[in-house]
Amino acid sequence: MAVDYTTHDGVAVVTLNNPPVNGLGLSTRAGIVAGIERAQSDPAIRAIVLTGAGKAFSGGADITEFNTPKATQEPTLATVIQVVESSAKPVIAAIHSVAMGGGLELALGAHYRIAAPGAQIALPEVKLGILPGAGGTQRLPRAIGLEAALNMIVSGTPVLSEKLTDSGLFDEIAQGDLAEAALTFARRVGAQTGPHPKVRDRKIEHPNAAGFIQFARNSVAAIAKNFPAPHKCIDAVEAGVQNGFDKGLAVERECFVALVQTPESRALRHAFFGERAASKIPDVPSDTPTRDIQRVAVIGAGTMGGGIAMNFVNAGIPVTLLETKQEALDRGIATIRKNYEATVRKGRLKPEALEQRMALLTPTLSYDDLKDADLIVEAVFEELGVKEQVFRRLDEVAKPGAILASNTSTLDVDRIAAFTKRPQDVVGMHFFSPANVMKLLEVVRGEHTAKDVLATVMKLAKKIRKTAVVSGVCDGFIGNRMIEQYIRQALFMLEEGALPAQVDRAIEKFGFAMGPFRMSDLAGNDIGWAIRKRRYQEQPDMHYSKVADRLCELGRFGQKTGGGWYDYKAGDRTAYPSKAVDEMIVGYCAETQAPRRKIGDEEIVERLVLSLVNEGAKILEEGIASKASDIDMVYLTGYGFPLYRGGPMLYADTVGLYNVERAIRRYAAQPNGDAWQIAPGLAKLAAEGRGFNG
Ligand code: 3H9
Repeated sequence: MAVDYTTHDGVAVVTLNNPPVNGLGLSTRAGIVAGIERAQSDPAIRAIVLTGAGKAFSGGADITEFNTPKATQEPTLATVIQVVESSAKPVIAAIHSVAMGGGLELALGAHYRIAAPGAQIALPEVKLGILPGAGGTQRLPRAIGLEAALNMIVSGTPVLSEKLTDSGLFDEIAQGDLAEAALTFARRVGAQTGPHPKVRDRKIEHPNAAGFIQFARNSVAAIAKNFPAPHKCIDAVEAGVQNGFDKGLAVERECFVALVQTPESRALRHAFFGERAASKIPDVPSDTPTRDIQRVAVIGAGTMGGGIAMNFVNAGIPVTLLETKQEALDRGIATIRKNYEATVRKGRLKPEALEQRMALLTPTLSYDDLKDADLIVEAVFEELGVKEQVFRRLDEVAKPGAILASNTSTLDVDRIAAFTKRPQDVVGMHFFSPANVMKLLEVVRGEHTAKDVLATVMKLAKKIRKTAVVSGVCDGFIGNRMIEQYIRQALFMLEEGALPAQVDRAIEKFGFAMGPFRMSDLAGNDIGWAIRKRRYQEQPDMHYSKVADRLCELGRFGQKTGGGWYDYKAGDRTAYPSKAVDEMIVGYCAETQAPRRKIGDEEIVERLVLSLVNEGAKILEEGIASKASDIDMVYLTGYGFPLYRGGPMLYADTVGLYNVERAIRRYAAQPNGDAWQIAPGLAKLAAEGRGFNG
């Protein structure tokens, strides 16, 4: 039963009981209506308290029901709220922990609201690409005023209940026990004769509503570029301001129905569930015991090691930072301090917090100081021999049960684990640069990695606010293995007729944060060169364009050398198209007799994105990723794939795998077509008319 009904001396208590967050799915909605009606028909009942069991009042509409018949089946949320609002007996919403989206809208339909302090109050629908669709755009401005409401609606940001004490939303902030306070309040208002107040009857007072609405539109312009929801939120609020509650409600309804079907909303919901799904590992049950992580050590105080250390320190976990030379150690610590000072200057960190964080750092040159660490993250030079030395040493000094993690981005975690006598304690923790900023953490599961090690690292990732995605062992793991195919296509297209700026422009227009050539210039072209040199040895059959090698032979490693695919000016990160490079490319084609043709932007985008999709499908088939949404989370959080497209695998589903397969087969028949060996799993899904996400 999704709703409980109890009575307490003249008061009925209707309790939402639909774990984990009392989502307002069909059975919960029906249960609320049944509860209110039961209370109406019981003459002994004078008032009704509506509340939530467990960890929320309500997290809102059940998102999993969207675009299914259940979403529109009666009683809809609008009907439920109408039943609550038109109840002759007063309804008091007793709110604790979370009242979000439809949950807040339900509470706004009640005659009175009491909240416990610390409850998160929000209309976060915009973050799912929709707008509050059960009266929120109409009732919240009437409850707390136009400006505060519009800010909450277009940002989706939660506000703590106590911050809303004088806002007009709550009749009382309960200082003691919420249930007791709600019952006392209910008995009092239950003794009064009605009618009881309705938020819908309040007026929206604002000296210059039209001006503020225009201001709100201007403020959301940047985020609304690729998302239709923010403007629709404003449209609905504006309609209510100009034409009254009922007309506003009609506009809200119309906008909700349209938005819930947009690809942008689908993408945002996919990311919402994808983030949560990523933390679940199929054969590691959620109740797997975890190891206690009180102290962390990081080996290497370079850019990566320093950034990694900051993550733990930010979460209040003490870190011992180890380097081999005093000078490197001092430099690493100074860089961390500089980073924090910059945050203080931006007003995002208090000066005393800076000192508290620095105090959590213990620099050392001695491995003996690592013996108390519960987790040791290695971030040293990316070479197996160097890793071997570190891991052999760690095996000697680390305490039993300590987790030994490598930040390798390319090396075989199983080989690294084999340098120790405790491969079950070894795992990959692949942070992305800058490690204190980037959300993504690839957790690399070795053949022998213990389940409790994985469970511990996933839990810790949440604590340090990373999106952790598990990858099996393979060259490049999920992200870099896919990006290699993408770069390969980008280079082939240079050989076939495109130029770097055209390729970058096309994919950036598609929504990528940065095209492949600007990205390579930032990361350093020498890194890709080193990987290709290794490939030429290990996989001589794999065919690469050599045009990037030419660039590197000219010493054009990117921003750090003042030139790469583009030219750069000192102190300026702008990428200026380079005449010399363009001539080099055209000359290379003439020399190798590669015919050049005009390549359209559509082809550029298709080849780049489908190269990710095809490799992603292979990664799924091999079990390197356990689900398609994991791959999408890697690309959304680590590689600048446009959020509004939901990641490469969801994008492929949107295009349709039948169309994806046809395009891949078409490219396979063109020059450089050997790079397009279609993933059998993709072809199978296409034949079955299915997608990666069902
Ligand atoms: C809406 O209300 C539309 C209306 O305006 C109009 C309708 C007509 N539905 O985040 P957690 C699941 S739109 C379904 O790890 P926390 C979540 O997937 C809705 N499922 O917990 C996860 O499942 P699992 C507007 C939901 O304590 C589990 O609950 N509301 C929903 O860190 C635990 O989630 C929102 O956008 C849902 N609404 O945080 C609120 N919410 O265990 C979205 C959660 O299988 N939710 N789940 O992985 C949140 O922001 C957080 O979940 C919340 C709890 C703060 C509530």
